Amino acid sequence: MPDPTRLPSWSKLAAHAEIMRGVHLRELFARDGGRFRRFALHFEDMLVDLSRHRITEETLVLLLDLAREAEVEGWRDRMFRGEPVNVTERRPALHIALRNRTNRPIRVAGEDVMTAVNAVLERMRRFSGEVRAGVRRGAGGAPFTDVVHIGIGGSELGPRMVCEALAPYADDRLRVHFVANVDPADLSLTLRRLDPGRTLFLVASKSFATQETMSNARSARAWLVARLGEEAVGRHFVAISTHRRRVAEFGIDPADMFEFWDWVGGRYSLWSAIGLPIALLLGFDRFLELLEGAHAMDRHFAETEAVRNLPLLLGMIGIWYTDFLGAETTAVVPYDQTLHRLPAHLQQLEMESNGKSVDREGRRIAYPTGPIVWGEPGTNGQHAFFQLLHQGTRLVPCDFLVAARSRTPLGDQHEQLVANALAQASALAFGRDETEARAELRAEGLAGADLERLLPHRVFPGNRPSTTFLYAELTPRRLGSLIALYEHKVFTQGIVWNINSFDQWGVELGKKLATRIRPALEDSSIGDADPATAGLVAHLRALRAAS
Ligand code: G6Q
Repeated sequence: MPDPTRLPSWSKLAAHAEIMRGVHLRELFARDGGRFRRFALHFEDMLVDLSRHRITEETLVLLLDLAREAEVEGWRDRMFRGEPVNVTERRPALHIALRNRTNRPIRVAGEDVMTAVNAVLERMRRFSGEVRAGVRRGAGGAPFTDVVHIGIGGSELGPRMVCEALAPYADDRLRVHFVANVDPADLSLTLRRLDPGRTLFLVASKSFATQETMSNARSARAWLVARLGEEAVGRHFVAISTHRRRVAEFGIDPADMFEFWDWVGGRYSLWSAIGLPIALLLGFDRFLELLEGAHAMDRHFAETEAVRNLPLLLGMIGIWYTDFLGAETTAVVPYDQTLHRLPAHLQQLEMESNGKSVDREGRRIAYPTGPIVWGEPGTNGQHAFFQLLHQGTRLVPCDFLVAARSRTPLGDQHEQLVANALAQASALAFGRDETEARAELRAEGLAGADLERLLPHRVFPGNRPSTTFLYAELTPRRLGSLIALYEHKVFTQGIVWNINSFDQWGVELGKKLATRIRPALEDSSIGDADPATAGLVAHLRALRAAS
């Protein structure tokens, strides 16, 4: 693949950006009465409003030219066929197989992976049903009331985000807790409230070697053994992993291991057995609805023509801002409290996938790649960082997610929530110009020097872009399709940037570094550590010696 900046459409987009930089969204709407209709896309009951982006039809034509020249559709088809699109690790990236609800055969090394995928789904169905029904019980014969999922990164962010987002569908059968951080506070504060005889542990780790997860799992095991004895471990621990031998070495019977495969990336794994806590919390049928929603988005991405293809368009619009209009970050603002972990999940999905500066051929690259992703639910964010969105000096494209119906209605609160979401997207786009600000100050009784003094502060420049996703209700199906939409958006961008979205060498480095420093915290030799690290370790030892 050539450097994308050498593709013919890249220079055309750069020239087009020079013009578009001076065009205001007010102007684009004034020019075209049908703009909203023209830029509103539909997926099932969801409307995705692209009209408040700083684009014209010409921009979209050029962006789709770029996608074509970068061969996005060809790479997409290769991913769906199970070819090794993860070029550095020489593996396929087949999260789409985990939710392939039509069971179309997908072959890896000649074998249809659907046989194994369906076998694990069947085990998850049986296991979650038995635990929820109180058939599978703890060592002392009591039914489980609490599940502790121990995992980190991709083995935690996705399932946790989904469990919280779909909490309105949970019944009272089980409480699900997540422990990720090696900080002892995470596990200790969780266990403090739990009855060991009624607690089931899921140890979730693709490698079954991640330091944090293994430390927490060992501490959880010791906690259980101290209270119920060694023989209880088998009834209270199950593993979710690709690594049978390490699971056995840890002391969990491989028969109690839920398997997944090396072609499932951590941040794409919530659809695999890593999603077991979702099935335990909500019941297996809800988990299937989540998979079905994702599958519907997979088919949309694979089969829909480019001009109506949501992940493709959102990916290309993201590239427009990152590479041509200079945006460095993008905000995700769900107007839904239950989606409060969505920004964290998307942070990993986007920043771990596309936070790269070497291309697929190993060359350093000189154009901006994955943006910084951040966000918080609305309306909370409005009372915090929205000031910068409205009047700051930076360009921050925003995603607003909002449901027409609440799953937890209370008075008119959902109406207030929706009104706020719509109002913010509108204010960001259109702002308030000097004439409007002046009229408003006059209406407040100001005049003369007092009015002029305040006027510049009361002007909102607008022209700040956003996508609004408006759907009927955040059902498991809708959530599944939304997450898959983001996954394919990230894939589209990775292809155009000519990077491998499916590896994470930066994470691997982090996994190694701490193990070198750990012994030096107690022992005197700090080895070849840098002077700042050596200084901090010395101070830490002095603090401990003094106490
Ligand atoms: C995700 C990353 C990373 C990974 C964690 C946990 O894509 O690879 O976040 O998920 O480091 O790894 P294990 O599942 O192997 O414990």
